[in-house]
Amino acid sequence: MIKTYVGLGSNLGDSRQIMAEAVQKMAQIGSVQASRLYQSPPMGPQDQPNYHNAVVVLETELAPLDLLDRLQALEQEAGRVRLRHWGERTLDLDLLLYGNEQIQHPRLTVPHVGVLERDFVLLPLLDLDADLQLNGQSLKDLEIVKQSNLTVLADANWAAL
Ligand code: ROI
Repeated sequence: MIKTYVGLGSNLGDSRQIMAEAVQKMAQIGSVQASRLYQSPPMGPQDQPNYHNAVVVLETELAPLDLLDRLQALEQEAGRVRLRHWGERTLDLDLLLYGNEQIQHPRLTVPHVGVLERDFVLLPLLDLDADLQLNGQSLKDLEIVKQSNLTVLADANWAAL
């Protein structure tokens, strides 16, 4: 079993419902546990709605690209709409971490680029593992984590697994 972390983001439609359904479907891929649910201001163009963000830890036997295929299928099932680059979207599922593996592939970079710069990824990751490290760096010690002002919308039961 590999411990993987998947980031969820949405700012179109009923984001909480869309994300909860995606987490429930992920439970068919492996065992799933969700972080709290956050609201975060958009990174990118500012004339778009705030995002809902969360992370799930997913323990699975799937190989990285097979997992990516499954996540992309779930995005499509959610009726994924993406209107512009760095713009609003119905559902984003990002494979953030896959065990301790470093993956460089045309379709997939793991750890996901930007993990260390995005509070809307770091705070939910820390919900799931307060001592999580990346490249020997303790995530909880990052300045961006200490300064973050994300809003917590719901505790870890939001996905109703
Ligand atoms: N901004 C926030 N706050 N949350 C996201 O999930 C998110 N996803 C994106 C971009 C457009 C970079 N901005 C985001 O893909």
